[in-house]
Amino acid sequence: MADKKRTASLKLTAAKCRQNVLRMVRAGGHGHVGGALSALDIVTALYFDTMNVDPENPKMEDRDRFLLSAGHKCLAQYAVLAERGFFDKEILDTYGKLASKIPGHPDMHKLPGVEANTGALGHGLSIAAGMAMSAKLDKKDYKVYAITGDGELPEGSNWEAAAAAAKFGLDNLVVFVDNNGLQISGDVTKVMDMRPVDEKFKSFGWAVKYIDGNDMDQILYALDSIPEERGKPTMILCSTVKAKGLSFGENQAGFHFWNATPELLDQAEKEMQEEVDRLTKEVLG
Ligand SMILES: Cc1ncc(C[n+]2csc(CCOP(=O)(O)OP(=O)(O)O)c2C)c(N)n1
Ligand SMILES: [Mg+2]
Repeated sequence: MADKKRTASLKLTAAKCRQNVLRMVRAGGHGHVGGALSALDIVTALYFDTMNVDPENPKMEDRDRFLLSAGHKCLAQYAVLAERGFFDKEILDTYGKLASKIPGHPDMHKLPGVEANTGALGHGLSIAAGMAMSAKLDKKDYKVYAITGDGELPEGSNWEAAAAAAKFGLDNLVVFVDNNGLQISGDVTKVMDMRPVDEKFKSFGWAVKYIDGNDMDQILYALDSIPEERGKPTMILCSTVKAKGLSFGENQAGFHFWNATPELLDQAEKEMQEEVDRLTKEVLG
């Protein structure tokens, strides 16, 4: 169990990042909020606790790498990068505008901190495995973290990467499967049933861990013991809630992409501010 202060402070940071997500949606009028909010706690823990990164020097040679394979979850990545100081928060207000540095899917040529352009599902794990292999070949210590969606797993390229990562013993590679049960058109098991996801990864030669991906204690517990097994890549199967923190949208496929109304934006803003105030007291108290 992570110590209380560490967890409380990360929970508060995640709550502030959720406010950043809302700020972007208000600017653009819409956004892929569902998957961003289910993955956001994990991205927060990575950037504020685990990864060796420097916002002043985003290309630092030995930095840990983060690949958001499910690129449509980019509001989470933008929210966290802004909170961590990779770019000016005013850029959040350009979401949805022409020539914005924070487009609908992440662009490494536009925004510092983005390692690869993602959005066409199924590529992030291959890129991450390539980077992890490069670290091994160069005898570097950095780790590579990736997030995939559960609805992304039917893409065959994931499994080529899974096989290669195990074959080359990439124990510096970690993939979080954001197992929120929903994809763009509904229940993931109805669109393409990939269960048992854990057994599939194990059969490819991966170590597997199970956590609640919206529980900061459990995220830290998983991250504190990487590699889970020496010589094997790690898959962390994360139970999450789609649109976590958006009270009226949680667990609803309709909030995969939200066309926001001013009334609901106001409601969410109020609720998220209350959550930040509550967590601030927890941190101070
Ligand atoms: C190759 C490819 N096919 C289809 C899409 C369209 N698409 C965007 S998001 C999405 C659903 C992804 O579901 P999941 O991985 O569960 O992510 P979540 O919605 O839970 O964030 C789909 C099919 C895409 N972006 N890329
Ligand atoms: Mg999903």
